[in-house]
Amino acid sequence: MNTNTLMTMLIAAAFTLSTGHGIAADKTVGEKSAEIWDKTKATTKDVTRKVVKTTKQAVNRVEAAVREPDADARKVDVKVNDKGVQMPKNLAAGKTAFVVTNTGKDAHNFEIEGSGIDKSFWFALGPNQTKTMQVDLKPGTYEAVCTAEAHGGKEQKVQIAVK
Ligand SMILES: [Cu+2]
Repeated sequence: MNTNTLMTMLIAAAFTLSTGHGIAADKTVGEKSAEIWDKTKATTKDVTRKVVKTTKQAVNRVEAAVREPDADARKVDVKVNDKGVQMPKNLAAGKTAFVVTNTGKDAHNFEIEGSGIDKSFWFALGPNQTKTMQVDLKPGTYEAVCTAEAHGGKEQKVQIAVK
């Protein structure tokens, strides 16, 4: 998911939430309105859960870049450039530090998605820039991709097996 999609979701969720509150504030006495109130409460609760989830994802992204990975994290070198993502296709489960370097001439990013994990850097990497992302990999199949918007059809997805 890119930044624009995330922002649109946040705004949409916040709008729905405030609308829900508006209906709740207008409630009048009587059984019928009590029914409406209950429904509104349920809807507001759902939306609140959605907002919390979205915010958590945003926090994930902000935290995705670490200055120094943990000492016990296994380091994996990743290159991102115009050809996409270049990295090992088989990895061991456990604490992993992806050391991502942009070897291209444009901005690139790195996203790893699978087994309940979906992380990317909040800001794309500029040419020659290196950023580190620490992820606790569980066994399963993952997909690594560059999410830079100016990429067009050049994105190359890499399937990664974690055992
Ligand atoms: Cu790219």
